[in-house]
Amino acid sequence: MRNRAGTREAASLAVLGLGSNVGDRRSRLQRAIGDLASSRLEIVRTSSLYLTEPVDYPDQPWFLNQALLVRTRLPPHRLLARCLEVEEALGRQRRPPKGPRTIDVDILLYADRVLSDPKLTIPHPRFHLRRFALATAAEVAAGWTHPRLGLSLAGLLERCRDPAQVVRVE
Ligand code: PH2
Ligand code: MG
Ligand code: MG
Repeated sequence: MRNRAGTREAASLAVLGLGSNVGDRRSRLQRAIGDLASSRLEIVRTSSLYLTEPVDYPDQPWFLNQALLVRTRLPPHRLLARCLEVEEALGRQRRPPKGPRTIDVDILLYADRVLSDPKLTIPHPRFHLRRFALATAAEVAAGWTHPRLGLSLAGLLERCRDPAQVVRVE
């Protein structure tokens, strides 16, 4: 595939985190995976589903969380735009922040990239602190080194102090 400059775009591996805690959570996750897949985004591996206690905003239903290892030719901001499109197609409302959502699609890791601007921070700034994110991501990419912290996802999960419950359901 060629970009606007006519040069071939390399594919990169990325880890996406999915979460849903409204309505039919399982089918929303499945639809999000189907909608994300395209000629420019291949789903390489999907984690199990995890039933997870809400963090940050406790007064809401438990989530189903899942992580995806993907291979994509979309650069980070284009990938973010795809994630937001998929959220919108599945009826995501953006209020209240950190509150209940039909679907949330986050970029957790993108190759060995470290970047931060007002729209996007990679790696995701909090995922290394959250058991639900680490448990799902480590299932699809245990040996991936967090480029800011220099530790593998498996190592980060081992060190994680987040007491919120995370139950593998499938
Ligand atoms: N997402 C949040 C806030 N809290 N808690 C769980 N268990 N799972 C989530 O996906 C989640 C959350 C904001 O994105
Ligand atoms: Mg999120
Ligand atoms: Mg999000």
